[in-house]
Amino acid sequence: MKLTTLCLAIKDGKVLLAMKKRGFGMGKWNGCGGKVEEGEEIPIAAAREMREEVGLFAEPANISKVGDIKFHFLDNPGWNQHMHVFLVKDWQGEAQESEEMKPQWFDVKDIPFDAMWPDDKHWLPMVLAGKKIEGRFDFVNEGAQIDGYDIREI
Ligand code: 8OG
Repeated sequence: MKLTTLCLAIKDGKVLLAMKKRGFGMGKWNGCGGKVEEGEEIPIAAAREMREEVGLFAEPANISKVGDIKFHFLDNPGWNQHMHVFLVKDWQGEAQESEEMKPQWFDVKDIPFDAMWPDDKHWLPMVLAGKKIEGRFDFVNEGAQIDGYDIREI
């Protein structure tokens, strides 16, 4: 199963999301992240994606794992993935647009769930409230619809 990362930078009650401009998830707001490369440590991959996609530099020590979610695409198992979710509370640099992502800060009480992956509303509020979570989602209709899920606090 493909390994991926998702980084959520948080400061002063706001979270950094970015509009995905191309590829998987295009047109959706999301944290920064992507595939873990062969032999790469997962927190290092998370920091690399944040740097490449929005230009924020975070030390691995300032990246904390808060979520572990498996996505199963029942009609397209090649898309299945295991996503590691990280909160980032300290970094250097200012968020800036790249070829892949257009970043924007959102109040944690005003997250644009209607323009995000459909699973996010089920777990992101828990993570933003300081909880650690794990679970799985089963998707049908090429990821547009959730067929079943299980998310628990750990
Ligand atoms: O390398 P690529 O851009 O294809 O990586 C996909 C990114 O999108 C990666 O950060 C993981 C993330 N992602 C999914 N599915 C979902 C999802 O359902 N919810 C959220 N929040 N992120 C997802 O691939």
